[in-house]
Amino acid sequence: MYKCKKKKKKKKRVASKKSGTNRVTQKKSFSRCEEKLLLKEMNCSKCLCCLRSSIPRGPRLRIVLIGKTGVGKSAVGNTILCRKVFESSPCANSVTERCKKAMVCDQREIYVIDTPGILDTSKSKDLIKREIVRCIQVSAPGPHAFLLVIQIGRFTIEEQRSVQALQELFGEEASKYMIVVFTHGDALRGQTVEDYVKTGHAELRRVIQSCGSRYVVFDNSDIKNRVQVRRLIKKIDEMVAANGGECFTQEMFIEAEQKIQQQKVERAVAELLEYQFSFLGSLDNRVALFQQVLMEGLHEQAALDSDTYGYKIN
Ligand SMILES: Nc1nc2c(ncn2[C@@H]2O[C@H](COP(=O)(O)OP(=O)(O)O)[C@@H](O)[C@H]2O)c(=O)[nH]1
Ligand SMILES: [Mg+2]
Repeated sequence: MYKCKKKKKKKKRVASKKSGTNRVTQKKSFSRCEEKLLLKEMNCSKCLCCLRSSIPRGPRLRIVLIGKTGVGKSAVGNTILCRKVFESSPCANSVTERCKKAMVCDQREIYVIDTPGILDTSKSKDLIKREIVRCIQVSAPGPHAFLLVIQIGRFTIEEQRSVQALQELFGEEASKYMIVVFTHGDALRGQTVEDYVKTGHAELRRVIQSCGSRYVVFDNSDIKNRVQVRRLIKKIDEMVAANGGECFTQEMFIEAEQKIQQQKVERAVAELLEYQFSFLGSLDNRVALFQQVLMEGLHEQAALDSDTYGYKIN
């Protein structure tokens, strides 16, 4: 992959020389040391452009994006894919009504699964259940990473309970596969994400802690910035290694995988078929519990507000 890119980039370099820009001005995201190390790791002699576009080599990954509507899940998906596949828009209600899957164009097989805002307490139980079933099917036999997407400067009460709620849905083990992804990194305006976390809401630190203290920041306004993607994939690789090299799995994912494999059609088609899973009844209860945990946060906050301000929020 790197060789063929070199040719294209050589043309670009000639063009950039003509237009007065050069490689020195292009490389501001890397320290010299970091650059040398990465180039060595990639067995590439000089090509900085290869370096910028690279994703660490490794096995197949399935990544699931989870979060409230409007936090930037689809935008994160597009940044990872380096192309606009998922519809991302400032209009909160219009997009990602159905769980969708796409593959990164790279020598490494990486699938990104975008979900509707399953952390939205305003969504009906049936809709959430339908999308969770679809998410299980398209990420079977299990995701390597759940990315819990949170927007910088907008941390809600439902999000405070999100890890606990997701554990009700998928089991306690799920938190070992979670990474917090902050979006709107551009809004940090020079502040580091570490400082933002340190000086931010104590509940936010609790969420991060329950995700094994794993977090990264994305600036999706800069979709071509591969450094942030590289950092995320590295973090996922480290997490997968710590989890014994395996993806997350659980009986619902195992059953989905079995059903998909039994079909005599292409996998991509089989993943979207409707099945009568044996877990549908118990999933009903899990979704109810999931939504209850998210709602408890809201009720607690309302009680606190009524104590502090002497009024009640219904
Ligand atoms: N400036 C900026 N805008 C972002 C960023 N991430 C997402 N957005 C914007 O936030 C809005 C909602 O994003 P979207 O991906 O649709 O959110 P989703 O509902 O969680 O999928 C869109 O207008 C995005 O362009 C970011 O990192 N920086
Ligand atoms: Mg979306």
